[in-house]
Amino acid sequence: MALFSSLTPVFVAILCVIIVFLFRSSSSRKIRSKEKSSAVGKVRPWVDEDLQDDTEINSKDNEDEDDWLDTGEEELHHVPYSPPRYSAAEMLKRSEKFYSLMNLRRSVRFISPEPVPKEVIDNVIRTAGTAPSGAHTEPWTFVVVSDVDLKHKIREIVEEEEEINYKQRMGDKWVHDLKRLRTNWVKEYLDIAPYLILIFKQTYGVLPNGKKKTHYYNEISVSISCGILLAALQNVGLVTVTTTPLNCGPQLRSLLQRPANEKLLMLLPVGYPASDAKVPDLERKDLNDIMVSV
Ligand code: IYR
Repeated sequence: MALFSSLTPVFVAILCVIIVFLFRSSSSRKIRSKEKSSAVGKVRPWVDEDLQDDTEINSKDNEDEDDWLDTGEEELHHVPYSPPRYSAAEMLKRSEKFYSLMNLRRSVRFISPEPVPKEVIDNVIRTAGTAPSGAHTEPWTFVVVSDVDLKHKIREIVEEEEEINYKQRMGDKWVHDLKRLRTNWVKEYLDIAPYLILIFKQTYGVLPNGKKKTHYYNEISVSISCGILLAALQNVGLVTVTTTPLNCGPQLRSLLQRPANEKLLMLLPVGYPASDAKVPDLERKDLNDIMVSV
């Protein structure tokens, strides 16, 4: 008993050391994660909050390994591949022609209400769906909106947030840098364009059996498909402006009833250019300024 009571202060001291250690390591973890998220916020303020943390598969999603499907063991047949091959002269001609076409592409904010055949939209989205993707997961959803009321609701959401973006979130420098492009938060094209295409990246897949599937490099995969979509639109003479409405993602996702694994990456109003459309008289960098040959 005497021994026990003489040891009690030792136990208490050890207990205190353990408690202090546990407390300190948990609070430093919290500070580190806070620092990390605010650093992300500081470095890329133009990235929608909804997009900032989900290019990686976050630990919460990974918690239960059994929720995830391992597709690595599925057998996949490999087949011969022989696409058309052109002569050097033909290649040169085709490359010049394609460049001339793409060099006419401009971001157009004045879009005609004139109807566009839906089959054309179907085909440009088929084309976007030919993009390469991480482990061929095809992590994209293209929501095509033509309904007048829905387009108007989208406009209301976007304009409300964009007004706050321009007046508060973007800051003086950003607003100043955009001044010469004459952009602002009023976006008539969201009502007027016959189609709005909202492109969502699927941060993971959900299979019919409820298992989740890892969508590797989902953001870059969907970005590539957006580039191909822009080229496909240019190819048929339609115009758009690439918009990434800051902080509208969650509201637009719920308006369009998209699931939680989908995050809005881009919103494209699509149509013919308005007859009085104007674009800023911009120039493109020369080849020498964008290419380094070694
Ligand atoms: N998203 C806003 C602001 C904007 C930002 C950039 I960077 C642009 O190149 C153009 C606009 C808007 O669409 O008005």
